[in-house]
Amino acid sequence: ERRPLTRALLSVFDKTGIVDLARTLAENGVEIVSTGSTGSTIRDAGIAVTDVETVTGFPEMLDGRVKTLHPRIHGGILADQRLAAHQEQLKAHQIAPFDLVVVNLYPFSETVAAGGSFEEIIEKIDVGGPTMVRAAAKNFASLAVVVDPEGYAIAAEAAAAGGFTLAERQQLATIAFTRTAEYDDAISDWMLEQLDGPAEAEAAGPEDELEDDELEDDQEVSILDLSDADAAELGITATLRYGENPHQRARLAVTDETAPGLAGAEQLGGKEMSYNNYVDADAAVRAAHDHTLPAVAVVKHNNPCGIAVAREDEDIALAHARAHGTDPVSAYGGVIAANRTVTLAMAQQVKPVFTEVILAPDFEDEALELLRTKKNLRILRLPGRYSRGAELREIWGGMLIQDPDTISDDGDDPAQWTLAAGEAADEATLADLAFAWRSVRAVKSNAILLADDSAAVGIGMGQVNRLDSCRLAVTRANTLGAPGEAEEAPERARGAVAASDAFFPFADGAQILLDAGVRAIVQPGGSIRDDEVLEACRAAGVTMYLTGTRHFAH
Ligand code: 93A
Repeated sequence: ERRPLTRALLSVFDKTGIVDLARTLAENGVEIVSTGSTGSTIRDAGIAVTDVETVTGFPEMLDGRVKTLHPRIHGGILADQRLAAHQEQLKAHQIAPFDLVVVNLYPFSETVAAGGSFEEIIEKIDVGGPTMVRAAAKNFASLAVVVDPEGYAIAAEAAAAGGFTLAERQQLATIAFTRTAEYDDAISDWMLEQLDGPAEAEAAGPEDELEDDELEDDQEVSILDLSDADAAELGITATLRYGENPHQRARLAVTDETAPGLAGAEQLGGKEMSYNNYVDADAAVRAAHDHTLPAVAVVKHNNPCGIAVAREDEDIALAHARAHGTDPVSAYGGVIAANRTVTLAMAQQVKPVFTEVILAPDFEDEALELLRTKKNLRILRLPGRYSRGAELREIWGGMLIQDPDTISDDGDDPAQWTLAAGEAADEATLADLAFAWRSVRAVKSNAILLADDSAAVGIGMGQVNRLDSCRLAVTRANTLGAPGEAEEAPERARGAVAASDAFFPFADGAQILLDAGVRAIVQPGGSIRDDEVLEACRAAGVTMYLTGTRHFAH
């Protein structure tokens, strides 16, 4: 059945057809309440109108921003007329209910399309209109809502027929919600395009309108521009203080919710993790997890400056002592990762060394207690083995995607290596070669790693030719301590083993290692000058194994 139609609220930006509708409503005994210019348009046509201002007892304010936002209006729209309690409250506050709301909204999209100024467009964001529309649509059990001139015909028919049916009201409400949803969608689209706009607009001031081309300047929206809430939907879990440098913004996203990994690691102490901390921590954990024996890696600037293992029955502290010993100068301010529970003995060794981050699958209680006394030391617990999905690297206009490099190829198994020069290595030498091979993978190319007794003793990383990496590895092995202070020349290269992440293109690099006195070398092989390299080894009486597998890391 139809609900009687006795009182209507009309507030329309587009006045087309509103006078005809008002006339039909008035002829059918409907009281008309209207906002400013809608009211005067109707009144000018000789139809009786009550002003919203009269109903609210309040003038329109703030250049019309506040017109209908008032309990005397919204009480009349939102009261559920089926409920006695609502009717009593309306009576108590002398509010008359509405049976029809007719609204069309400020022309937001039209103003954008017409090239309106920033300030003009902002003012065309209708607030009161959608509020009335949504309120009336929600309360379709009690009243009808019409949002465009097409709906006026239905309203006129309903007035003549004695009111709207429930089905009509529900259908009109559905149209109304679609309208407000589209309206807000248009606003949010435009706002996203303006992310760099409002600041300019503010600087220019409302009078000083922006040039069209400034507004149209099509700035790409970056994930860094999104609000924390919007970013969260894309997996962003933290906004970092800054990126690699203080002028770079940065965020952290969790990409694998099933296995938190480093991005979701539990922090047990210390300051907030920085962007560079995360980069180095990832390199450190990965390097430590490349080993199955108890291992510790010390990383600086995404490269290991120390790495070592202990026997299965030895304390992880031993691996840490050796890893620290690789290059104690560089270990200052490093990131330490262990692949076993950190013991009190290891914590005691770490304590006096300035360290940015320490990561391990777990910490003994006393170890944690001791490490926590260093307020700035970030302590992260990461149970589980290091694992990664596809590796992504962005390039100009695109993205490179590859499988992560792992120690899993046949060439990573010493049993599969080819003895290409010298005598077969004894067990200890082979163990050192295997350790060096597993460790050099974590070093940026060109990478040369010298090792002795399960610890790196000299690492040459990131050079643009292999010759310099060999020189650097030897220099590091044969230098301990900072210049000036107790500088030592320990000659650690002599008797060490060497691993190269890729083949030697010439014999010269290998010759540097041979001259420094290494006892064995492992490398992929595959250079057209392999013969020259092997010949140099034979001449020096040094063992060389070929793996057939390469581990570039750029
Ligand atoms: O500025 S508003 O967001 N604030 C309000 O309180 C309000 N009430 C109605 N916009 C408001 N309106 C809108 O004004 C309506 O949606 C309609 O588009 C327009 C009608 O105003 P007038 O009758 O003065 O032309």
